[in-house]
Amino acid sequence: MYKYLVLFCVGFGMGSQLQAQNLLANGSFDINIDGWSNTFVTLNWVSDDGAPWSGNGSLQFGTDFNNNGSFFVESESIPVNANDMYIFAGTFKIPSDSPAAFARIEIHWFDGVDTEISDDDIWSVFLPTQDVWTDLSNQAIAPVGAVNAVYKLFFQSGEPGEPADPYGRWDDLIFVNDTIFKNDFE
Ligand SMILES: [Ca+2]
Ligand SMILES: [Ca+2]
Repeated sequence: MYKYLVLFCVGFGMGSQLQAQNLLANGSFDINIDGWSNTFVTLNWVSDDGAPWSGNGSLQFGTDFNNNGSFFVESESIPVNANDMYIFAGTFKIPSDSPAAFARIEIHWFDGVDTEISDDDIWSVFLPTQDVWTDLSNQAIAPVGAVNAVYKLFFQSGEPGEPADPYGRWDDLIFVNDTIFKNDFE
């Protein structure tokens, strides 16, 4: 796994001064997909799992048409501190019968009156290898005025006319305030 996740796991497992708490209440879908929503996609818990360090299951979602556009699910609002560094990461899989063309994570930052300030993201390669769990990770600084963040998971649908429905799966999502580096490595 990527270095941030390794550090996160070390901190989480040791319960030490590293204090890398996942700000997502349900990022590994051990039991259900509670906390994630979008009325414009079909989303389900499925018994297919990303990393072995968490419980079984992942979040699957998709649409019934291809327009070479993106579709997503989003988390509930997450309190954040302006100017703090955050690590965001996850693993995705596009099954071989899905024409989804890429995956990405977006973090949207909101101020105290729920107005969006900006967003940060991480994209997969175009047409990633199918049927394989693939990690994405990035980091971003919460902008001045940020009070909350919303974590969004995306897939891009296929070309118009493609007959198969686009869908994919996400698991082991992480959103942590980067106190690891502030406290122990800087
Ligand atoms: Ca899982
Ligand atoms: Ca797991």
